Amino acid sequence: MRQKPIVYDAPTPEPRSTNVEALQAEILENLIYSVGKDPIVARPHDWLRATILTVRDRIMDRWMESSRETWRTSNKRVYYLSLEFLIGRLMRDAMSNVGLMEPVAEALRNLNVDLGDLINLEPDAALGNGGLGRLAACFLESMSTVKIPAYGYGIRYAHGLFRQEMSEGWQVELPEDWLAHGNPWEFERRESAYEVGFGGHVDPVTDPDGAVRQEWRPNEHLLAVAFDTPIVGWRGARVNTLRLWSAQPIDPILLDKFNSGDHIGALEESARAEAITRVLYPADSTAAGQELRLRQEFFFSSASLQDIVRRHLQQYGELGSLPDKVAIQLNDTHPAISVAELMRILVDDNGIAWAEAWTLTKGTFGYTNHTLLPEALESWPVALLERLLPRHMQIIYQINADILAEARTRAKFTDQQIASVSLIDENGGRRVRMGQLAFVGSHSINGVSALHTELMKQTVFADLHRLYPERINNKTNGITPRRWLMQCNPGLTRLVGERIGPEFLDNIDKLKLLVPHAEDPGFQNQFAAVKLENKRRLARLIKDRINVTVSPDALFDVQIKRIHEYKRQLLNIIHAVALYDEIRTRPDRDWVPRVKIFAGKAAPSYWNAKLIIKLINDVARVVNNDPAVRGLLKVVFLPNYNVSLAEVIVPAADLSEQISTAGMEASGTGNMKFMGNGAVTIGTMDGANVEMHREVGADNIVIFGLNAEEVEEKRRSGEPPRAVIDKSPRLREVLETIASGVFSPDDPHRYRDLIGGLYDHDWFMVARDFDAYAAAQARVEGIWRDRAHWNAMAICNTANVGFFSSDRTIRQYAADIWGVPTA
Ligand code: B1N
Repeated sequence: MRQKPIVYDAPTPEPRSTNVEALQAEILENLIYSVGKDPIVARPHDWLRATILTVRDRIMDRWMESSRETWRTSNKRVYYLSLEFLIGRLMRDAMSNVGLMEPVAEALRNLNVDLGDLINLEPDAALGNGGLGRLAACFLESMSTVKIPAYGYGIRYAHGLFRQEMSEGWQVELPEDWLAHGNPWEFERRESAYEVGFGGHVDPVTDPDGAVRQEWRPNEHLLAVAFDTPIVGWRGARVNTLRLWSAQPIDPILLDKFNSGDHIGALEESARAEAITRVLYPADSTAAGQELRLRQEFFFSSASLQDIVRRHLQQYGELGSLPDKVAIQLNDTHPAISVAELMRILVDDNGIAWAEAWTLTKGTFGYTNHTLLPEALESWPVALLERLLPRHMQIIYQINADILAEARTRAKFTDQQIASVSLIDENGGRRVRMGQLAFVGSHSINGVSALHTELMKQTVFADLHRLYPERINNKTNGITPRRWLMQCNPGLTRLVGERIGPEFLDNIDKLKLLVPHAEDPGFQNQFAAVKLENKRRLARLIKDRINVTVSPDALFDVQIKRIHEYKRQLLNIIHAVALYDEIRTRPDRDWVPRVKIFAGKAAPSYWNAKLIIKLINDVARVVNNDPAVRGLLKVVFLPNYNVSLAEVIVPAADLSEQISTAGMEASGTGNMKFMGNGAVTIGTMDGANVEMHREVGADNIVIFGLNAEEVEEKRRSGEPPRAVIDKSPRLREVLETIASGVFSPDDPHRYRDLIGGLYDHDWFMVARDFDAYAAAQARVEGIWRDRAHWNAMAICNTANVGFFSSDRTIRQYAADIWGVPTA
């Protein structure tokens, strides 16, 4: 199997120069020779392409060197399998990480081109929905930064997350087209193409030595073609590869059909194949039950595993060392079918005995769980798996038989416990539970915050945890401080550097050196001045995009994230209505001017989420145009939330809304971005907020509401929330105002059911937490009035964000799960 040795000492070209003249010359050269444009007629997109190519060239040497080193040293490789990578833009990230911001800006200036304009022209790679996909992107950058030989594997969706437009306050979804101008970052690798099969049947085959093995003969085949993007770490520490798969037909055209006149039928196979990687499923934290989704999951799992196994065999010539040389992390259950696929490759294709193959499989995989929401836990009908992946279904049955036998004999499980650890859910149509499959096939199962990991142990995986008590561990999420502090907030980065020196750039924990400066009035003023500048920029953006005027002196109160009932944008907008009522009834009170800023997409089929967007916009229209409000309250909904918009909003926030129903947000990562940028958090004891509270101290965060246990208790008690509403005149009045159609005169009943639901069940505890939330908001106003106090709190948030760097998170994965060294 081993291929001919690779020559490592091939001569390489000199690394490209990074001085301004060289950059300028090369941008021009790329414009002419690669883009094919005369500078006189070049359009902004042409300059962008020429600039990206020039920057990219300065990463190539390190890319090749990184991969050579891994071959040379036989170091263990880490593979991060994720159906989502929410990258955003790459150019500024790459330039900043290799120190090219200044010289490229100057080179372009000499060419009469503004770097800022080009940066804003680059489309976002929005190959993800929200936190889970963005986490994968932060992890890639951190894995390069801490010098782990790592690969991201995913899907090259032709269309990322839909573009959101507003039509009379309603969300409208439009197709996203990030590849419209081509993608200068990616390299198509036709030589790394793998066949992926579906359907067909399984045959027992007798080998010459008499052994019988199973062979899957799919009746449908397509090609997975690799597209590689370099991901460079901080200071160019290392360059890793993001490898995204694109589905293509094996025969681009069925000539027989074409020749017989069936011109459309001739393209059928092509359309069927390409459908698999056409578009990202737009549901966040919900399982998409369709067959196409399962095809996506298997398609990228199979291609990735074939690639991983091929690379391993090429270097080591055998598979017994797989767990020593390969760690595969499953980003949620979306790639969980990989467990069965690796077993098939080991047992059927490579003749490894079942028991040994199982040991290798478990040693190789780790699984990260990102949610406990029942609607997000993936399971596939047995009948569908049997039809699409018949051999994998057999393998799953066999794994299940082994696990259940172990549970009975070793752990003496009851029938009820057996049912709970079984890979097959027998309640109402038999289904394969992907969480259980990922769990049993992995040596490590981690949650994404301390609270979430505890709840995992107590709820969905309680019995599996009893059976395998050493497997569940916590890895609290993090964010990359490069993108989410240094790049998006250069003003703050400069100020911090002036105050405590540049060490924090390489060791984010050094931000703690700011703590002694939190009370320094001079520093407070500088800190506030940076914030004000960022708020002015956001105010201009708001004016440009939705033509609403906001004052940068007001408190910017921000909630940006996917729209979901558990995230409780409804609670926030109800509070806005309460403020509105009060400003009108008590006009002469000393009101704190406030701008409530919302942004986020709703899953296209999630009615209540879309209705909440409409409510925010309805309230905004009334409040923003009511002269009685005198600009003391503004409500803003910014359309088409994405990574790039977040990079402008986050640095401008005063108050960060992290108000999910306790026990429901696995971690949250937006919370960490605001913290680093000096916003104060108002939040519940949920997800990573709990650890933020620990890190920043109780005095520097505003916590309110029921905790996870109390939520659980309320739900168990079955006590209707109506009594709570009756006891809170303020809440009652607000709910009646909304339900009566004050904000929807064109359709007075629009919000009747949405609001009515709060009286009867209120699963998300909006009514029960309202008074506590309003009181917490009043505390926020009290602090805001004492601006020195506020500024000190804000500084302490930045100072204590170090723990939430994804470098820390990745180092913990490396040490505890993957067994690889880090820098
Ligand atoms: O993953 C993030 C967490 O910070 C968030 O709290 C969590 O909600 C998010 C199915 C999901 N969990 N599950 C998903 C996304 C897409 C999909 O199709 C589920 N996203 C999360 C990072 O840990």
